[in-house]
Amino acid sequence: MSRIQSMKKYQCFIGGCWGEPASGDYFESVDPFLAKPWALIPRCDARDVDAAVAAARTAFDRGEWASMHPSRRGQLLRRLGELIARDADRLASVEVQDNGKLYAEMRGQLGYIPHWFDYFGGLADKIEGSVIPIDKPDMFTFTSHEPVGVVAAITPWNSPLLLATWKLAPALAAGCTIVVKPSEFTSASTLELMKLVDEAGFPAGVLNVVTGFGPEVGEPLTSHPGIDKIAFTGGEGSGRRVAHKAAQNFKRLTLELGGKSAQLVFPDADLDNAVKGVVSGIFAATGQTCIAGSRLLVHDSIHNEFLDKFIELASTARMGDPMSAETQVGPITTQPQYQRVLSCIEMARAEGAECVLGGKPAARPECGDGWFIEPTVFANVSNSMRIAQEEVFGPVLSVIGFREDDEAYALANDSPYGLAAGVWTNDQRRAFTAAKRLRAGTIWTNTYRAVSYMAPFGGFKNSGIGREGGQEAIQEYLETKCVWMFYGKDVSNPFVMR
Ligand code: TXE
Repeated sequence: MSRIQSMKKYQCFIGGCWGEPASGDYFESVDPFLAKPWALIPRCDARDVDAAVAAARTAFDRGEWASMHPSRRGQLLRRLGELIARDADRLASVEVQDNGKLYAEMRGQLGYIPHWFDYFGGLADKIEGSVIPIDKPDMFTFTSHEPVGVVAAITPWNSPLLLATWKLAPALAAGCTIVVKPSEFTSASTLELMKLVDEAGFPAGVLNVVTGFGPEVGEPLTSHPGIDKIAFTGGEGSGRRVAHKAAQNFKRLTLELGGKSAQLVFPDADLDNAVKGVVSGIFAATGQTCIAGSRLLVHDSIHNEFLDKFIELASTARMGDPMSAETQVGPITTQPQYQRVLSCIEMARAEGAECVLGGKPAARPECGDGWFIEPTVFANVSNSMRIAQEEVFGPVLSVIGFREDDEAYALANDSPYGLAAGVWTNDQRRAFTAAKRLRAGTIWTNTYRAVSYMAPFGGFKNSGIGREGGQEAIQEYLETKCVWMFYGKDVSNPFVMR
């Protein structure tokens, strides 16, 4: 796959129209492998947010979308999925250029993303209420589920299209309208997606995109009175600010805020499989995933053998151009994140953790000028160290030993986060016990990093609020209405509650 060579200039998408931002300003998006700008992104501000919310509000309150039958909504979603499948190569290349993710991984994701639109398209006309056999005479009582309204979907830079899809598919299926704010580091793929939204035939205003920075676009959006619900994926700090804004007028809120997920390796595990699973958990996508298995808890009896095998495999990771099919570990997506990962590595050293692999920028010829960091492993980590408590969001693994199962569960749960955990064992009783004892939204046993449109995904504790994926996800975009219909003759004593 080739790179776009000349600078590409994008427009924002508001009310079904492509246009300049109100400011007339643009900012550069940088290719993380070349460390060079490749695209210009509109620098939106509160004026564009106002326009986008107004367009989404109008589309929600009246017009074609508001009166569209849910079966037709479902067809539109499925059509969008088909168009994404048709354009998967192009969308994958854009994402790789903007984000540095491996083309091989992105092409796989783009092949899978249509399933979200298919699945939620199928759910659009199966949003059913219920009749309540109410305990009052002459009364018919039923519930209906209605779209929550206008949604602000705020997405991060690590998996822009996938994480936007996790919000857009259920929100559209529910009948909401949406203003999307992609990360300022990776806006291009979301704007490309809007071309397909347009082509699929969604009415104007159903989907809108405002690009730009957190304070200039994110804050006006999250504090806008025209927004009913915020769906946010990002860091804990920004998530907290978003939650404060949402609280001002009690906007509905889902948050996915990352984690410090533990991989527990028990002595009875198939060690070769476990090594692969732990490598995939921390070095796939260069560790820049919310589900990164960044804490390895390994039983003392197999600690050294496991670590030797792990280092042997991790050392073979091929770094380089993410467009190349050979590459296994790509660059860090943003320069600030590159600096942050390096500073976390220094922090771990200063805390006394022992660096047994990597621990520095990758100075390999195939990495060019890109923001590469060697796959890094720290041994002799204590769970109370900051390197074991804070999310690094990069290719850095902390190794912690344990002796008893209870100790392993306690260590795994001793974290402010609770997004995911991996358990490696051949003992079923242990697998079930671990699944019960671990306080996290996803538990993988003898596998890691599996996600599906059918499965709920989200976090305990500081990892977030609410679930994306599966049938639960659509509930996050619905309000329940309870309707009471009296069919008796005479209204009873008005001074007494019925
Ligand atoms: O993310 P931000 P950053 C973690 C990871 C990383 C850290 C910081 O540990 O090192 O977060 O990353 C928008 N109101 N994750 O700073 O700021 C922002 O413009 C409204 C974990 O790049 O959280 C972008 O669109 N919006 C995570 C989005 O929030 C605001 C994925 C996410 O960016 C805003 C990414 C505001 N006040 C980083 N401030 C995961 N859960 O997977 C920023 N934004």
